[in-house]
Amino acid sequence: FLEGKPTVGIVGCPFSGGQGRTGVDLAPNKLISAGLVDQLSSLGWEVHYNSQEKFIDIPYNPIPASSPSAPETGTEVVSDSKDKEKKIQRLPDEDIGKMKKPRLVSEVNHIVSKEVEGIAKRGWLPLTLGGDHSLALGTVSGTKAKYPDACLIWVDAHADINTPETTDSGNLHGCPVSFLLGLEGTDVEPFNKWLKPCLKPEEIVYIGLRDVDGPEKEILKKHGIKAFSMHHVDKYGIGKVVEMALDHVNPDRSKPIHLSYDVDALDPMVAPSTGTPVRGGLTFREGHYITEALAETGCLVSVDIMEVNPSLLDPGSVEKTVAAGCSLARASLGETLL
Ligand code: EXY
Ligand code: MN
Ligand code: MN
Ligand code: MN
Repeated sequence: FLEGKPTVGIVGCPFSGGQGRTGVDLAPNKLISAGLVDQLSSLGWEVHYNSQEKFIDIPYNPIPASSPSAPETGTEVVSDSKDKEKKIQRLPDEDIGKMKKPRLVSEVNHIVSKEVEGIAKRGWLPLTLGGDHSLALGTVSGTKAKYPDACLIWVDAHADINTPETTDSGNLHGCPVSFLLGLEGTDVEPFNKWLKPCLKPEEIVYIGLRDVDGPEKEILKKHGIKAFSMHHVDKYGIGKVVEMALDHVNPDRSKPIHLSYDVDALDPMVAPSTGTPVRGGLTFREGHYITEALAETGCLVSVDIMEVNPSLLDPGSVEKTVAAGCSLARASLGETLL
């Protein structure tokens, strides 16, 4: 599906507004500092890297706060990458219903969506580095704008399919899938200003689930959404699970694939520095096998690596998690073992 010389457009998204912990916004820089650009170049890809500085102009809460004392509202002075100072008027971003930071999450994702769409439309592969998983609102809608028949493989401990009505936490990183599907309760401002439902229930499949809220289970059942939990990984083995997942969303291996990978799908021993770790996850090899097998299909057109949080736990844990993020990206882009 890609055109010309294999080219990847890395979209760095320093964003944490879809959940409550700071630090996940540091991941894109960490992954890049760990050498990701050179690593992907070595695999034969032309690499373009673009960190989303435009986020800084969004008039809601600072993301990330330019200083710990940055005001939530009022005037803030921030410097861009060229150390040019800008004055930004910060507006309050009150909860809407249970949703936290709805305007911020919406505006950021609108930018991400256009960015991913633009990269995909050049025939390149967008590789989005989160940031928290609410960013999938932008990445998946952007991919779908170029490839309307793309299917979605969601690798995660969580289903991220709460609606604004079912969410307990109000954290929008637990909700992106419901918006993409256009489930009841998601046609709400400010998202409906730009985000149209773009995914059908039969176009998504999950791998790695082990912490799914009650209402999310009902949604999965009601819409017949296919999900392979850790129970299925134990029962069938990861090879069979990936095959069954592909048979469901992409039976002829003819459709473009968007991979949205939340590193908390991996066991916390493998990827400890993440905001919502759940024990009993994928081993290092199971986690990488998924990306290798998807790369092998030749159908991958868009990849997200989400929820690395370099501010959590000790330096050793951070290093492990960042290294796992990089190796998942490499394996998705076709790094072969032999
Ligand atoms: N289901 C819980 C919620 O909605 O708050 C937890 C969601 C965690 C989401 C992480 C990123 O995958
Ligand atoms: Mn997630
Ligand atoms: Mn998760
Ligand atoms: Mn839960």
